[in-house]
Amino acid sequence: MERVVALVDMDCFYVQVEQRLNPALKGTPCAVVQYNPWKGGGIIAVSYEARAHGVTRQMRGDDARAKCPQINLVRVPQVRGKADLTKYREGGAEVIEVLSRFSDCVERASVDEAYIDLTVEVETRLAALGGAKVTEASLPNTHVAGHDREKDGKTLSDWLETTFNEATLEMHDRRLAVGAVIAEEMRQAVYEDTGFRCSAGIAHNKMLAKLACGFHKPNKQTILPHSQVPQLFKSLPIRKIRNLGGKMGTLVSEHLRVENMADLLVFSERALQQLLGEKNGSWLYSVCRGFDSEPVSARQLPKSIGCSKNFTGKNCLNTRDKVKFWLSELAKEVEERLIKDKHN
Ligand code: TTP
Repeated sequence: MERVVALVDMDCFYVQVEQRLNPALKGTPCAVVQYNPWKGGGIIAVSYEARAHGVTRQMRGDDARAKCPQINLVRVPQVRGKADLTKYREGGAEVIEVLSRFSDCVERASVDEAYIDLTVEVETRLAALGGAKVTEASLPNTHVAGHDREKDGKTLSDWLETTFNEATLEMHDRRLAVGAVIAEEMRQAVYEDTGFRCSAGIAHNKMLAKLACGFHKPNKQTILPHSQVPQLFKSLPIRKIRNLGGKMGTLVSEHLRVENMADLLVFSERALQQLLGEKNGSWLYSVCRGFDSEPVSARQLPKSIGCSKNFTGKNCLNTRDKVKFWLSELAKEVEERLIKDKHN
């Protein structure tokens, strides 16, 4: 609970990339299709306006049009008979660049998602705050899990009040509040610099940050304090947790006859290890208690690949043939590295 981790996820990302290219699509029911002649191709991204009409991913283009006749369908471009995702990848890279201004530790998790370890920046800002409090004014698009006015009778403002009360000695929630202020700034910077809207989750680890991000979308962010985990996990299906959406989650649910995360609390670490092996068993034992030690690994694509060689003194390139030879050698090295990088 010493760390502060944010997960930023772009809203209906491929749609936003297309809307930026063609602003007439903004604010309209719109979807991106990977075209093939069968029923208008498969939908891979849906604007929130189209979702309101019941359009979902995986529908065929024709079915989407039947649900929402005014929908704008944009096709993914094709190059050499294959989907060309370059513009989406490049859009994602633009976002990573903006996020990297806020932390040295940014992990690009997918084309439109990144984890950011904000721990260092949070500590700096907490120190700068002195005794001052974080207020609602600096969290205009923020929710806190378990603090929904209608459902829980409590609000973000109540949470901030308790968190920054002088009698509150625990610093965990204060860290999250400051992390959320930084996340608001990051999301604003992403919007200003790229035109893209995104959502975020703020928590003490990657698993909780990812979970929280999905609670309020689009263009919103959610803090998930550790103290909310027990209540939340009582009714949270196991498949909703990162890494438990597939085979491992099904194995756990079926073998242990459990449905929700909190149902796992009765099992010993040994029992979970017997089912899943040592590593995954221990991981699940921690995760169902709201802990996840996986670090955010600063992993971003290099900005450029190049190679060079100094030709000093008697090694200077004094003939056309020498220049040609060395240019060719350096070019081969760059080629090899580019190919290797592509496969990494
Ligand atoms: P997601 O982040 O899963 O979804 P999204 O950004 O479209 O919508 P949301 O606001 O709910 O997060 O996926 C990111 C992009 O990846 C999406 O815009 C299109 C692409 N994608 C596919 O091409 N195929 C798929 O099966 C999925 C899940 C996504």
